[in-house]
Amino acid sequence: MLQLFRKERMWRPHFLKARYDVVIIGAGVHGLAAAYYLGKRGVTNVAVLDKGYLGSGNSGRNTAIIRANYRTPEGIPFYHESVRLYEGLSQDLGYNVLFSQQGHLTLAHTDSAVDGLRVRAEANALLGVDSRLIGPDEIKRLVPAIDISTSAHQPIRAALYHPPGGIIRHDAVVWGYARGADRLGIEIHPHTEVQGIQTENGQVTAVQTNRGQIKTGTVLNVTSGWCSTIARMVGVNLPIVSHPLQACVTEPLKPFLDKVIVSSNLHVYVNQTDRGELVLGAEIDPYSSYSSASTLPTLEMIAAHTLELFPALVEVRVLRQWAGVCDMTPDYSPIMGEVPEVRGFLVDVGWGTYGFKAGPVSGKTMAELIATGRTPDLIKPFALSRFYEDRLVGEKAAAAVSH
Ligand code: PYC
Repeated sequence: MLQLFRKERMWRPHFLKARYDVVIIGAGVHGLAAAYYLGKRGVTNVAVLDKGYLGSGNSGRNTAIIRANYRTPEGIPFYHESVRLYEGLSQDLGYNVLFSQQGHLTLAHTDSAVDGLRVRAEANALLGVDSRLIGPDEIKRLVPAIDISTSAHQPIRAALYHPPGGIIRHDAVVWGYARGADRLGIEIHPHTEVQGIQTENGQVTAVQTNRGQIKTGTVLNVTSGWCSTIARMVGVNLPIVSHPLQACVTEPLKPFLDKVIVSSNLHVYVNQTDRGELVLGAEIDPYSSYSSASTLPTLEMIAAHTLELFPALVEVRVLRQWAGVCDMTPDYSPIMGEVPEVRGFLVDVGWGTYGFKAGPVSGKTMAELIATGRTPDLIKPFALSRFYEDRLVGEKAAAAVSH
């Protein structure tokens, strides 16, 4: 018989318990993935807290691009593993996350940008990531609507073509991980704001929330936008500056674009969703702020640069605009792992503009660290200590949208 209403809840509400083994702050893709992989390891007395609703931070505000074509020997294997996990995620969660590996092109319009892409292509090839440099004719073959004419304001010189890259349904990823964590016995508590973290003799002991105190020896800070505020609750200063990042969607159009297009010189990226809307994004706002307001100058910038690539879109109307808050580190790589000054306080923060695509691998590796006490090799390079040990992981060259 046709079932009109879903009988099963995706995740269940709970009263807050007095004690959990692990408290995860942030119910976005990273926090829920960490919870899910902890549950798979048998660690289930876990609470995931969020001051808003699930995915209300950057997990619901990104442009859902997945790729592994990074620049550094530390970043490439890490994001490569994330793409691999995304490829099996629908199967693993029993929930369709609509991953479309349609291919990803990073365009270069200057000699130095072409050189940068060439280096990335070489590094990717050495580390087993499928990406290569292609010229304007092949770009036009893959993306017939793009303007490759030499009379364009900034003619397209080349692209880094990365076939496994693509887009995903970001809320499905959040909901799928939440559902998976719930089924493993983990509690998810939306609208539960962390107001303080208590420590005794350098060890985390409790978390204060707007719904009461929770005793715990392990806190994982997986917030985006406010990660430095949470870290300051235990006296830790993170080397992070937060900037808004804006994006918008247009009215639906007939399908004409089945590749993700990113321009590293124009700082714009374009993809078409399966509903036909174009998702367009900008580079980070030039000022630091926690604002998620959209602005007209950014919209004008996105529109102008999109039209340089696709002049035929001139009559297309924009439907909605939004912003997220990106936590930028000095080397454009995340900060992951334990914080030596405070036992039981772990971070998975500082994702800049790369967070969503790293959700599965960061959740899995952070869960391994919490469950075993050993830092997985994949995340060792991203320790907070790198900033005072002069071991930066310079990933800025892979950021087409934040210079
Ligand atoms: O790193 O692919 C990316 C990206 C696109 C938009 C924001 N970050």
